[in-house]
Amino acid sequence: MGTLIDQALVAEHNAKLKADLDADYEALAGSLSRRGVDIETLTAQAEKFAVALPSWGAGTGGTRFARFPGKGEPRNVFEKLDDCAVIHQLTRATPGVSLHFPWDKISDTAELREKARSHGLYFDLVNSNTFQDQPGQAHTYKYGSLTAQNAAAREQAVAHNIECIELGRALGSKGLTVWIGDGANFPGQNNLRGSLERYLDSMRAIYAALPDDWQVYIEHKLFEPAFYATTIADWGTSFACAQELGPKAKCLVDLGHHAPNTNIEMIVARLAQFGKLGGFHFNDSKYGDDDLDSGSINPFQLFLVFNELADAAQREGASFKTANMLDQSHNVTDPIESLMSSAVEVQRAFVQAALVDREALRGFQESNDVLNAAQTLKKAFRTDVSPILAMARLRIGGAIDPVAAYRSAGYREQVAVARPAKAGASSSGIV
Ligand code: RM4
Ligand code: MN
Ligand code: MN
Repeated sequence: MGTLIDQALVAEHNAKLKADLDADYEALAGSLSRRGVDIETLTAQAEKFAVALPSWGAGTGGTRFARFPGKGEPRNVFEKLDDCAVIHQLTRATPGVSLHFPWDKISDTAELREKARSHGLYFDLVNSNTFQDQPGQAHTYKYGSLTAQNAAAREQAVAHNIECIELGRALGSKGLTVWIGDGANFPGQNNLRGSLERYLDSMRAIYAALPDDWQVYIEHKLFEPAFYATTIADWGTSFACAQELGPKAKCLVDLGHHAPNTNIEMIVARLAQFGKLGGFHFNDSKYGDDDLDSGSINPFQLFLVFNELADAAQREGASFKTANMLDQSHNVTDPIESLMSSAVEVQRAFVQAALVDREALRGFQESNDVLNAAQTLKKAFRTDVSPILAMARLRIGGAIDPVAAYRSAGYREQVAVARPAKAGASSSGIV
């Protein structure tokens, strides 16, 4: 196993659904045209949309209480790439894969790069991991990594990040995302200012190792594993550090890394305004860093984030770009199905935001017509753009209904045979 789904099966699936899709597409084209919107422009935009896959999302996730492994989980990075390739084959929206080291570390990067190329995939940002100790590691991260009091632990964490840059470079990646779990569980455990000073010192060494065409992305997170004071807890700290470090440092917004009810779209607007919005980890949450599927809890928030991105793109033109990835933990669903439907949800928010009548919105804002301003956003959000997404997929070789096509191809059953469960730990999922 380890190959894509037979394209003939995808074609067969599409043939069954094509007539209905044509009818739905035509009906939507008609109603959009009455609103002065050309459906073809939106479909062309949807075809170009991409969101990268987290390699660690291909395995079943879990919580600190338990993990319930699924069948046929990928046992190594090559098998993760196979699953990612299937997701991209059916959605045509996920050509990039974001790797996590050392979980995905291998000695032969050339072989891995070739495997990705043969699947039509490329490597997006790479992620370092200094929130766990690895077997045989000289210095523990129990009391911190880039901010540790122990200089040797700090140096080890810096060296790991530099190694990630080297691995990423060999794989064709163009950036490193740094998320650390560092912080304190008790008041007094750390000197709050001292921790951030050490963080900046460590990050300066990592920054200095960046190739010219690379960027480093600082990912903030409110809490967990540090439950009293996390060193990089919020976008303000992230922004200040990115400013300190220089132009190659940007901020990365993981949607789940905020307190409930935080106005994330405003954070997006602020970072974009000051040139520090680097990218996203998309997921959804109800309480904290739940890592639920994108758009499953609060699709309106996702739309509002994309609305800010559309606004920034309009202001700044072609130079405005963010690195977009999913970062989710699939504890009770088939990870391939969750990643496919999540990629589609993110793409949906992107298309809905493209539908916003920005001129009308500006007019309502200027005349203080609050109700109509709000309705302008709602009108775009309420539009069911599913036929656009399905048509975009069909035109570029994907499946009209990715999850249905995946199920009928029996991919999971086949990999369940080819990948018997391994005893012991798995690097799959987020635990
Ligand atoms: C963290 C954070 C990072 C991800 C790890 C696995 O909560 O979201 O982006 O690399 O989880
Ligand atoms: Mn993340
Ligand atoms: Mn997270």
